[in-house]
Amino acid sequence: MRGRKRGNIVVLTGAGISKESGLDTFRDADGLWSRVNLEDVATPEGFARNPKMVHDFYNHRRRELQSDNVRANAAHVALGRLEAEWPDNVLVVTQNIDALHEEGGSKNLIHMHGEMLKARCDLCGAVHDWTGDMDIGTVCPACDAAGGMRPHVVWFGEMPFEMERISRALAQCSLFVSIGTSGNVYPAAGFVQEAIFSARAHTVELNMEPSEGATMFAETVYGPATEVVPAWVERVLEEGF
Ligand code: BJW
Repeated sequence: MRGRKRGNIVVLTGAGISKESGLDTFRDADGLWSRVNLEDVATPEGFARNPKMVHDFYNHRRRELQSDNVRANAAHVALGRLEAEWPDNVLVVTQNIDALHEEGGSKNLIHMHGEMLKARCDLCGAVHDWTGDMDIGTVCPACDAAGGMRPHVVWFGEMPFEMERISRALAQCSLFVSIGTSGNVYPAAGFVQEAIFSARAHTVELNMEPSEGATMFAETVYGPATEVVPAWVERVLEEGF
């Protein structure tokens, strides 16, 4: 026995969990920010300056996400299993805009930085499922106006989604696990402290390498997500945490 076999779990994931599914991270040497300037493509100001460039960036990533070889990997599937088999609440809060947690079986899931397969109209606020390309002339299916459509994602300077629900879950969790995130971007990077101070939660980091906030975690395991996440889930289900 390792210990606790009950208690709510909050799992935070980042781009590293989808790396072995074929999607790029942001800040690794071969990551997206080594090829494009984040101020140009991931800020409202960049979108206002050059909407075509931003639409092209997301159109490319939306097509890539829907290609046959981008599939949920063993880490996504293990988190789906954890939610199905753990006796208490498991909430996955992902910073990722892909749909691989859904494919891996997670149901209690928050996309705090939005979803690639959704689009939003800035003119009427409607959110639509979206699988095709978008451009500045795209018409909103709800209000029929052109010029307001944008990817349903959270750029720098914008408020992430469902922050109140996330804070409530952090305040009520016994275990907080961070997977595949570099800990560079707030408010997600502050969740480990929130879980410690508001809930005295046990904290675990599973990542390829120590993140910015690695010293705050009680337990750390380093290696590829497809190896360390299934092994960790198996251990928690068997022995508790
Ligand atoms: C593997 C692996 C494998 C590799 N297996 N692991 C000064 C101080 C503090 C904060 C601020 C500040 N100035 C501005 C801010 C706020 C700002 C911020 O944090 N800036 C920092 C850069 C300083 N944040 C915001 O603006 C946010 N909004 C906000 O704060 O609103 C106000 C607010 C106030 C109070 C409460 C709440 C809110 C919005 C942030 C939006 C981020 N948007 C993006 C783009 C989303 C759409 C898209 O995908 O295009 O989100 S940026 C990008 O970074 C994306 C990611 O979700 C996010 C995090 O990246 P992630 O997932 O950590 O990826 P990487 O690449 O950084 O790391 C990957 C990790 O995986 C690495 O560690 C690898 O080692 C590892 N790895 N292969 C396991 N196989």
